[in-house]
Amino acid sequence: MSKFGVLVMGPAGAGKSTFCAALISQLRSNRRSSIYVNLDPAATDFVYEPDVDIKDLISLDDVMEEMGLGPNGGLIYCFEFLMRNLDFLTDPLETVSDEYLIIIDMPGQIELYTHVPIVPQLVQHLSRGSLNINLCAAYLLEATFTVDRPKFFAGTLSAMSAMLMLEMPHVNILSKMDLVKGTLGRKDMKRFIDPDAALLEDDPADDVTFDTPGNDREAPSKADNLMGGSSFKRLNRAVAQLIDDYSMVSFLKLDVQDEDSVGAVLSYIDDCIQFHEAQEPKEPMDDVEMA
Ligand SMILES: Nc1nc2c(ncn2[C@@H]2O[C@H](COP(=O)(O)OP(=O)(O)OP(=O)(O)O)[C@@H](O)[C@H]2O)c(=O)[nH]1
Ligand SMILES: [Mg+2]
Repeated sequence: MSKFGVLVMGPAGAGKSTFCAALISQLRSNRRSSIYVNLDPAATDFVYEPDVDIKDLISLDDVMEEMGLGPNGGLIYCFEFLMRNLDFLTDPLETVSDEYLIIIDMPGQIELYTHVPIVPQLVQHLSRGSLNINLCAAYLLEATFTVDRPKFFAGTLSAMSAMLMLEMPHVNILSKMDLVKGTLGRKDMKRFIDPDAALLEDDPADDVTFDTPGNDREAPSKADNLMGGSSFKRLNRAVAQLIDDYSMVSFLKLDVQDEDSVGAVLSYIDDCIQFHEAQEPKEPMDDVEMA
């Protein structure tokens, strides 16, 4: 029996948990079922109670206290512990049928996606062996990053790094679109949706000059040049060029308040994992309970 799932990832505060809740609402209103798996050991408030919660396996607070670790080190420890106790995920997910969408809410610590190979190992476990879940990654980035173009390209690079590292079907999503409504025209927004390296050439932020008398704009060692000097610009251009050369990243727009927007993202995810192809054809009256 096939299983279907989505792994929701992205930097801290990108709107991952809010998106998971919006997905669950959308599925419910379409009479579809979901299993919500929380893998963020620091998460506390949920719109929908998780069906599987990493906090039932290990507590981040306990780890930080007993191991003397900070929040980021503690999180890596929690994931290493999870990898040694994968039955915690296998047991509840093994019996899930192909009608369900398994929604996995990940933590926002970026080092988890870029520095350590834990997430690729987790993906392998979920998508092979006894679970064999058709899994798609949803990588969220806040649309407000478009205001700061170097930051936008840094975020896009993190999305691309996750794509290369995980080698799985992947949708990238610009979340919190409501916050940038009216600030960018359609044409400009298109250049962020399919990231265009030339965005750095005509960055309005370049018109603002931070120059102070006697400042050498070339010297990377000067504090004033750190986020505005020519070395910083060259670095950003190289990052944008790399993204352009790979030509892998494009974004879907998401406004969680708008059901149609959530529905559109869900149908991309469904297509990626071929959810509908696996469903049994239903008779028109199948869903109607007979009195
Ligand atoms: N305006 C607006 N705010 C949003 C949206 N999505 C999330 N937020 C807010 O952004 C903040 C972070 O949202 P979360 O869903 O907790 O983000 P997260 O990615 O799960 O955060 P971490 O798990 O801490 O990494 C919360 O205050 C949300 O209310 C959105 O689409 N629009
Ligand atoms: Mg969260």
